[in-house]
Amino acid sequence: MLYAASVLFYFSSVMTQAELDLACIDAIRVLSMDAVQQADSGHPGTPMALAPLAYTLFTKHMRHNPTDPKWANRDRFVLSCGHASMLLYSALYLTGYDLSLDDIKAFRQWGSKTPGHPEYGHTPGVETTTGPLGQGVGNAIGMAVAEAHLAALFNKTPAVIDHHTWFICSDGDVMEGVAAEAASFAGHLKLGKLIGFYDDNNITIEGDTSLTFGDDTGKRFEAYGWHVQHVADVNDLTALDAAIAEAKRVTDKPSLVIVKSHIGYGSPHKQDTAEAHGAPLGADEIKLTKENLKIPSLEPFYVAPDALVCWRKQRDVGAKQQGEWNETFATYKKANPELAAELERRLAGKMQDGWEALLPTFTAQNGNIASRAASGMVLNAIAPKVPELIGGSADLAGSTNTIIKGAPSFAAENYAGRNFHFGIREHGMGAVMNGMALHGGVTPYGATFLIFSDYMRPSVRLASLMHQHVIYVYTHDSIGLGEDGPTHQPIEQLSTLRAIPNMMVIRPADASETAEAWRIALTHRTGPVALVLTRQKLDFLDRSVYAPASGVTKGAYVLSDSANGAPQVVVIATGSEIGIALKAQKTLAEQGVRARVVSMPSMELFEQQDEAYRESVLPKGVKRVSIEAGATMSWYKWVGHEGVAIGLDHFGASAPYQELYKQFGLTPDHVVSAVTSVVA
Ligand SMILES: Cc1ncc(C[n+]2csc(CCOP(=O)(O)OP(=O)(O)O)c2C)c(N)n1
Repeated sequence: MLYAASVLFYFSSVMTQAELDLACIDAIRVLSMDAVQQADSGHPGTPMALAPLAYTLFTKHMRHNPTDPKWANRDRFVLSCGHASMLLYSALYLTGYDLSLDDIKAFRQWGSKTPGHPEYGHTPGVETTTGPLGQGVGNAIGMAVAEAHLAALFNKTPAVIDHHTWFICSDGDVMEGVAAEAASFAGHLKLGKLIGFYDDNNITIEGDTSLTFGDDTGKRFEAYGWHVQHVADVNDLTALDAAIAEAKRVTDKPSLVIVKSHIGYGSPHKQDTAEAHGAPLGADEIKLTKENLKIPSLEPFYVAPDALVCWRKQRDVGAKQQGEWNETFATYKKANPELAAELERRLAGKMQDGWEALLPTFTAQNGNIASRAASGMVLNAIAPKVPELIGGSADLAGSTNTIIKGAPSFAAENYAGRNFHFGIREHGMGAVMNGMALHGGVTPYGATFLIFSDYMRPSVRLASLMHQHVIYVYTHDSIGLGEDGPTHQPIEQLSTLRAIPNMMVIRPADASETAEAWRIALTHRTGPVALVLTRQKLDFLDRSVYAPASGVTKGAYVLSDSANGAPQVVVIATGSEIGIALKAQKTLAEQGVRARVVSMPSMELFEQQDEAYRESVLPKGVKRVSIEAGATMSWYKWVGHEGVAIGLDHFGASAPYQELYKQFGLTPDHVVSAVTSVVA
């Protein structure tokens, strides 16, 4: 009886605003607990807790158009705590994105638009893939970086790039190092249009945060240079509104609003417990929760009709916002036709005509140069016609040759700058780069030593998963870096990067291949590309003697074929080991052994070629020997069980590199003896 009486207000013909707000908020709670229950897996607690925040953001503060999730000037929203995906799916469904109630009901099922964690490109309105905690914070910062950069370059009166980036993060997010790296970067850059919310609910999987977490997160973010506010109760919509208004007003610092919430809000037995985090509440508890929240119907996935109408207003509001922007853009375009065309080009991801003509040609006059040096020359040559290419390094600009000479630095005082100083924050750099690429209008590159790709690997994996166009410049690519020793000498990194699906690794053998590698990196749009480059000088390869470097586009090509007849053996190498393979070929020829040398800068590209081409490079029945200064793991696929993979399956050492190559058997003699053994 009590229950029936208490729900009366939902049915009264006119709801007060407070009642309507509550019905809208409860819609998220119901959808979240029911979707998780139906899937028998998922995370109901945080969506239930943060329902008021999502409601406030998606219907009152964010400028977004559910009917066009790709509107260029939309606000960006990142749910960094991706496990709370039902919060985002509910808000997207309720505001009227192309997501149906049936999609919500198919949460976590095969082929549904509502996977366990938000996946970019899969669900309309999802701006990035989240789930690995902390990454989303970095992504949001990258989006704010891209916005600030494009605004600085293109805005006139009127401004055309002018939007906020919002994110929600959880305890796990703020504990992760990647978020700290990125937040420190954002604070230093004073990214004033970035507004984040930290769900301070004191609960993680193992229980109360007091088990492990005593930071004063607010003070920490203040120390990073953020503007920090506190909201004592996420259900206090007035306080939330006020904090958001203040966060918008503060434009010289990123904002963090620390919001207290109760995980599993409304659940009589599970609220404020870790049990509400990652498991269905259970049918009985859901019933009790709905009664406790005074939901007027126990019907699963119930949304009060008035609440749905209220949420769906965002379709009109958003369409109007975009319509107004379209007019603004038309005015802008009239006054600034060239700028507008350039902005349109960049947002469409097209490249300027004629940029490829700037790719340098290397000749004997260039002498023997390291591929990192060649890369720097290529970057600087093409930079004028690829203005969207912006980036830098994690404090290794000089060593990685990634400075665009004469271009200003990207800094709080100059967001138009193109040279980025990511600081010694590789992981943050990776996450920020993903956000930049996801925003659009820029092509980010980021550099460090190949060994430290390990420090950013989770972001590299996500770039691959999200098919993002980001370019990694990884130098000091082997024991060839010499004296710094085994801590700095990559061994397994090439193989482990190659193991990431949709990752493209290119390890060029000389300056000409390096130019080709950059051409590919700029035009390959469906995933990240890692350019793997040497510290040490490489022999100049005379392309009038050897095959043209354009073979890089096929991943592998016959660089130097056997003279006097079909090859008896194929020696495959990459990067700095091509020189060794060519020397071995010469010795073998003197011994009457016909060896072909194949340069294989990219296994991934070679795999994409048709059978006939692959056969033309690596003929069946001809034995193979490979040589690469790294783990042999990725090579057996190419040399087979009858071949030999020469590499390093142990750590390096500190010594001049020529000595290391000798000590570790990366020598022409070793290739010759391996060939002799397989041919015999
Ligand atoms: C990098 C990473 N490590 C571990 C996990 C597994 N995991 C998912 S949620 C979570 C912590 C949950 O606590 P919190 O972040 O406070 O989220 P809440 O319980 O408030 O929803 C963990 C460890 C993850 N998703 N990402």
